[in-house]
Amino acid sequence: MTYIPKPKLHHPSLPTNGIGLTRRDYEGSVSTLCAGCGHDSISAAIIQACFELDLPPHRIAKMSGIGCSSKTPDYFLGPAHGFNSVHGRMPSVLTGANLANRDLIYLGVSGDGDSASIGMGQFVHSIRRGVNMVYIVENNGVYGLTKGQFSATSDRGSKSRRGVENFDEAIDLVGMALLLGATFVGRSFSGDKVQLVPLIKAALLHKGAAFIDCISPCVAFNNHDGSTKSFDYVREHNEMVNYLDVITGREEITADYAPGTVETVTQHDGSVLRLRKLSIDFDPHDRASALSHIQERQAAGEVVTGLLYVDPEPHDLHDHLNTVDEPLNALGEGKLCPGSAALQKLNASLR
Ligand SMILES: Cc1ncc(C[n+]2csc(CCOP(=O)(O)OP(=O)(O)O)c2C)c(N)n1
Ligand code: SF4
Ligand SMILES: [Mg+2]
Repeated sequence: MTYIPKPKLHHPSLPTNGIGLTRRDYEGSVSTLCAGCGHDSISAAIIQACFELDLPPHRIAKMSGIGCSSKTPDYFLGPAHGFNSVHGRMPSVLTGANLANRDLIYLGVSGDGDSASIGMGQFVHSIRRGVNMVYIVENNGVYGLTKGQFSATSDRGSKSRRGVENFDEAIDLVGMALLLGATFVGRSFSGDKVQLVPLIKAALLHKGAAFIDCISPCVAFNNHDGSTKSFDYVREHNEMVNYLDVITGREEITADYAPGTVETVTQHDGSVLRLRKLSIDFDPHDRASALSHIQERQAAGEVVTGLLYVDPEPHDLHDHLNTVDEPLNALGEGKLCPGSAALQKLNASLR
C-alpha cells in the first residue's frame, strides 16, 4: 500500500476540542485514492465526528477488509489502532478484538464488494450477534479497486461505464441490517456532510451493532449516466427521512406530556423551552415501518437517507455472553487462574 505521511506541523491557532486536540490530530496519511472519490469525503466525516466528540484517537480501533474503501482507515485517525484484514474478513477480526478488549471503540470500514459479496456471511453474523461497533459500508455499487466490475449492490438495470447492463437483483444492506436485528441503522451520502457527521457521531455513541450504508460514488468506474450510485443520480433521488444532530454527555432532561399539549422545560444553560408535541412523521424506533418505508421509496426510485432505526435500549454481544468488564489483557493471574477448587466446581456444573 502506498503511504505518504502528512507533515506534522500545523498552524498554532487551529481550533482545539475538549481534550486539546486539533482536527489535524485526527487525520491520517495523504490519501492515494482518485481525486473526487466519495470515500475521501467519508474519511473527512469520520475525522470531523471524532474531533467533535472529543474522542482520544488511541482509544479507537479501525478495522477494514480489502478494496479502495478498506484502504481509507490509513487516511484518518493516524494514532488509532488499525488492522487491514483479508477481503471480506473484517467483521470476524473486529469481533475477536472486541471480545478481547471491550474498552476500545470499534470502527469497521468496508466496501459493498467486501461486505455484500465475499464478506456477506461475515457481515450477517456480526450484525446478528450485536457486536458493539460502528460498521460503515462505503457503497459505490462497484468493485473500484479491481477496476469496475458490478458488485452485489449494483441496481438491476444500472449500466457499467462501458454500457453493459446489470441483470442481477441488488442486495440492500440497510434492509438486511434491519432484518438481522441491528440496533442502529442509517444511510447517508458521502457528499452530504451535514447529515453524515451527526449520523457517525450517534453511531459512535451507540452501544451495539450500528450500521451505516454510505452511498459513495466511484468517480473512476461508476459516476456516469445509467449508474444509480453516481453523484447526479443520488442527488436527484435522495429522500431524507430526518435532519440530525447529536447532543452528548449531560444529565437527562425528561418531559412526559401528551401529544398536542405544551410543556415548559428549563435547559442546562438556564433557558426555558416551551415544547408543543406534534405528531412525528417518521418514527426511527419502529423497525417494521423503517423496512416498509425504504422498500416503498425504493420502488418509487428513491434513496432514503437518515437515521432509519435506533433501539434506545440496545444490548451487545458482551451482554449476551456475560463477559467480564475488564479487557482480557488487563486480567491478573488471580482472575485468569482462579485455582483448582473453582475449576472443580465448574467441571461439576457441566456434568
Ligand atoms: C480473496 C480475495 N478475492 C478477491 C480479491 C480481489 N479484490 C480486491 S478488492 C475487490 C473488490 C473491492 O470492492 P469493494 O469492497 O466494493 O471496494 P471498493 O474498491 O469499491 O471501495 C476484489 C474483488 C482479493 N483481494 N481477495
Ligand atoms: S477506483 Fe473508484 S473507489 Fe477506487 S479510489 Fe478511484 S474513485 Fe475511489
Ligand atoms: Mg465498492
